[in-house]
Amino acid sequence: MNTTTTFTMIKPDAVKAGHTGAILDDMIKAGFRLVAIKHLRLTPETAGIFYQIHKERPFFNDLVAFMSSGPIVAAVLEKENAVEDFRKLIGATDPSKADAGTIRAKYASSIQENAVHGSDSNENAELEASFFFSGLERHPDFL
Ligand code: 3AN
Repeated sequence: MNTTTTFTMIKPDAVKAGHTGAILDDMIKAGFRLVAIKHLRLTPETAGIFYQIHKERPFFNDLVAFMSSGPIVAAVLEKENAVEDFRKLIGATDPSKADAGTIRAKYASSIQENAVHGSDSNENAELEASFFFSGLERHPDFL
């Protein structure tokens, strides 16, 4: 199986609650390697661009307000089968439906404040990683 890339954000709720270290540890223990990482705060404009796919959804304005409400940690991760395996590690969007032991079951408080983002396809992983990180900021294992 080929090594692939996924993109994640630790969202403002989880950063504010002090879960950044524990969540990164869960990701690394599950076999994901860090290729790039940064701690930053999205503006409403940049959050709106990132989530433009949801702009017609009723929760869009709340989502943009939430995602720009405090700092986040953005990261690029790699592993065999990264996108699918990472979605399994984080669990369902709604934490009340997430399997026990998943990151959202452990750290999320609601369907909106759900602790982490994980790309849903290889194509989106690359688009999302490129939105946050330049080539110079990404350091895969083979380099
Ligand atoms: P996921 O993050 O599991 O891929 P998406 O892409 O459907 O889920 O939704 C993106 C983000 O929008 C979620 N992480 C969550 O913060 C928010 N969201 C999704 N569905 C709802 C909803 N029904 N009500 C409020 N916020 C939502």
